[in-house]
Amino acid sequence: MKQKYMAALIVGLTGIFYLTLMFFIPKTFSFITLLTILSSAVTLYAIYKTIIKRVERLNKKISNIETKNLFAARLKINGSDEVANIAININAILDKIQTSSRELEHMTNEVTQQLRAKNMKLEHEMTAKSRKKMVIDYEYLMQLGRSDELTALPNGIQFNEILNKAITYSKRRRQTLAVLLVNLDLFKLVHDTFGQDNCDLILKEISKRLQNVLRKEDVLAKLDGDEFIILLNDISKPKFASMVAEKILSACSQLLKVDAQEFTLTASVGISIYPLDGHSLEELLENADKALFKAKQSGGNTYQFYTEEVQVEALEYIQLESALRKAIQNNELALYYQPKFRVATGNICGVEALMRWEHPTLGMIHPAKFITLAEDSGLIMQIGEWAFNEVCQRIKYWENEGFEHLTIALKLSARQFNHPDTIKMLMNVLGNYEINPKYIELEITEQTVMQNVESAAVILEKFKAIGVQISIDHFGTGYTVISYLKQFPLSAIKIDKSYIKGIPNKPNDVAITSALIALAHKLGLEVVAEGVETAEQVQFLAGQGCDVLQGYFLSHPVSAQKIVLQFKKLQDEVLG
Ligand code: G
Ligand code: MN
Repeated sequence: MKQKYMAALIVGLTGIFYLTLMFFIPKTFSFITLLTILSSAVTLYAIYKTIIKRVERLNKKISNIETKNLFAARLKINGSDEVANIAININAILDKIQTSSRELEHMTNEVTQQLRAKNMKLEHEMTAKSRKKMVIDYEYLMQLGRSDELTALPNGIQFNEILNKAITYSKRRRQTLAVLLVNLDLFKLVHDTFGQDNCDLILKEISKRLQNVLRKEDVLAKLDGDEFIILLNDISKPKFASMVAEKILSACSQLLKVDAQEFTLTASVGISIYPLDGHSLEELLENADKALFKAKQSGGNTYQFYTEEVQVEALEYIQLESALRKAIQNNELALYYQPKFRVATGNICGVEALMRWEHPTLGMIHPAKFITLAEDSGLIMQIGEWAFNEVCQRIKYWENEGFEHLTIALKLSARQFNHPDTIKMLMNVLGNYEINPKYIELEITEQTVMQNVESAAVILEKFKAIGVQISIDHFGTGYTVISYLKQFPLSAIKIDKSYIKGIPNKPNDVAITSALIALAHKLGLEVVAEGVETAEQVQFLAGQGCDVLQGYFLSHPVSAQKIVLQFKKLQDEVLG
């Protein structure tokens, strides 16, 4: 290309030279000269054309780059002529465009993504909100037809649904339930005296009071007018419903205040029991209504069971409750002590304190007869405190008499175990006597502990922190969660006497007892066998490595006075 330019340039310059010569010396003009001039002109034209083409190609490349946005296709023009300079400048501009284009693209992507995320979040929030609103609206609509407007309690429709389900459930589980129909006495008179608005306030107040006497698992509903209905789920005996009925009557008859006027109301309660008084919702409601009618007939302010025998039992039960209330004040309760023997030494290692009630006319009453009553009525907290005081006092006394190192085991009932005040009570009483808490062993039944293992673990740790020992009573009768058993701060388990009874004749009892002993030992716990009544049982249990024995064969529970006399005698004789 360069040579072509050079040749054209020489030819061109020669042409120009002859042209000048011809201009100044006309003689020199000839045909050859003319040819030379012509060829020079052609050459100059060719050079001109070549430059134009290059510029055109350059333009085309630039427009290609622009249209396709292919920044990679760069101008490759070398040299230092003007065209090359233009190309360098263009390249520099393209560089800038490329960088800012990338930045722009990056930013656009980022903003798009942010917007998309925001959009999705908004969409999600909106659907969640509308869904929630729809649920609330639906529930509200459903609730509207199923609850009482005045008290917001379930109405009859909802109560019937619940009762039907409860009947099905109780049938499967063979449980007993009670339906209590509550009607206020002479409410028409109250209405005529105080008017509708005041009546509404009274009914609201009564509904609150009723709610307060019920457990969480019971159901209270409001029927038409001045009628309420209650479902008691899973009561162990029909007569136990009387305790709730008593509380209802007492709650209704508390002082009411309307327009600064004080007055009292009474109520009547009709009770029907599943399955005793009916297997269906209709039968139960009808019979509760019949019982209510009877209660009204006998003057109101009373409750009536549909079945007369339950009524009789319930009255006895309630009488027993008021007698038990007095028993604490009248010193009719006493602790008896049954010794426990260590197999390895043959010595008494401690006693179990067992509660007895010496009723002035009924004679000795076994705890099985009054502990449920005490739990139902709440008296158990008072009785429990009394018993713990007795135990601490006894330990102190025996220490002074030279019988130190004897532990006393005391049962805690389920309600006591779960009551938040119990731990305070134990600490208070222990503070009053200067005794080592390790001589006190609290017995909690397996059933109580396993009802709610998480909360039981917390409570047991609190007991442990006081320094008392803990054992599991009636072991083997409930559903033990072995993993928890390992975590509980226990010192012993007591194998239930129902298993010991079968030793040595019932293979199942024999197998279970030896397995329980092995399990407890694996967990590092001491084993106590309860209800040991025969020499064969002693032999078998000793052979299996059982640590401690308790039962009639060794000693019956005896009074505090007698046990001191027996300590020495028993230590010498029993187990030889
Ligand atoms: O299982 P619990 O700890 O609740 O048992 C205590 C009751 O068992 C006490 O009332 C006591 O009188 C009774 N008892 C104690 N030893 C024996 C025994 O050897 N056989 C039977 N059947 N009962 C016993
Ligand atoms: Mn026991």
